[in-house]
Amino acid sequence: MLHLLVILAAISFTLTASQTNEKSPPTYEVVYGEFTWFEAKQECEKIGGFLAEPRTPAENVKMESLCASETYWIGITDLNHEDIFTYARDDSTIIYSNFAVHQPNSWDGEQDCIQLYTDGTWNDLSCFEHLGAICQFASGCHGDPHMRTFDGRAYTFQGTCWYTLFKDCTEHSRFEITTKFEPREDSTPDQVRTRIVAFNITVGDEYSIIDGLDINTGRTDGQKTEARVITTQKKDKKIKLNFTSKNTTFTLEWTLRKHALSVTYDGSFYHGKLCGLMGNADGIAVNDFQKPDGSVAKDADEFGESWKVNGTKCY
Ligand SMILES: [Ca+2]
Ligand SMILES: [Ca+2]
Ligand SMILES: [Ca+2]
Repeated sequence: MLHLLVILAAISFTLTASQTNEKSPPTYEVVYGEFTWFEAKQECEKIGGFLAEPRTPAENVKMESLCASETYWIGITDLNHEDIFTYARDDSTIIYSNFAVHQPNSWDGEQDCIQLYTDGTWNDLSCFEHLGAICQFASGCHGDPHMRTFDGRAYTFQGTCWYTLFKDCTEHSRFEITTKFEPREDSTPDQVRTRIVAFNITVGDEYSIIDGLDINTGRTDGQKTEARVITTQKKDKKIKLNFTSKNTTFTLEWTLRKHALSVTYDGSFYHGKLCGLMGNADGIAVNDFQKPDGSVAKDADEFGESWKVNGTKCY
């Protein structure tokens, strides 16, 4: 009997451990071509992404599955400090590596950029060789606007109002994030292109409104107490916000210059329990166009319009 209890305890511990490790998964796309590493980096940025940065064995396997017969650049380099490999975006030291046997071999300091082999292992190579690129995308909204759901479904939607980006879709909803889209200056009546200019986070009775780079925080009941649930950091014209609900921490990163709002989560409670323009976060991309009534929209326009926030002033 004791033996059985120990086994049951072990099983439940394993389940808990795997459930609490649930992060929003990155999505990858191959850009075919003959690029130097520097050009490959630009190619990814042009489409709202960045050169891939695999940080776990699982992410490396997911990336490897895209390169059946060719090799590609990824976003890791030792250009800035020989033999210390860092992520290209922020120059932080890598936390995971998968070098092939006898690599990195540096070749007298001539090999500074990482090539992904077809078997998923890495090689340092001269940055001026010509390869394709594996780009990575954050879930959220970028530019005019490239939308990507938590489950990696990409679409464009030219809204011109406030929309629900994502919210707690459980019975006792605790949070909602809404975003304001406005037409770009170069929009014409025939071709409207819009982008995010502001967003609003409400968690319980606390809110933060971010308009451009202005942050306005308070309580929906009017009390002027310091905000506690939503944390905000502002640095180099970027704003990063965090809040935690149940076992899950959501992180929003806002880069005004690119009108980019990326969202990630870490935690399992909201698996399949979110809704809005970023889908339901159940790991399946094809079911992401659910409207507020639970039915599935036929296209991105119908889906997007269904998440317009009622009663807001629009253009
Ligand atoms: Ca090197
Ligand atoms: Ca090498
Ligand atoms: Ca889904």
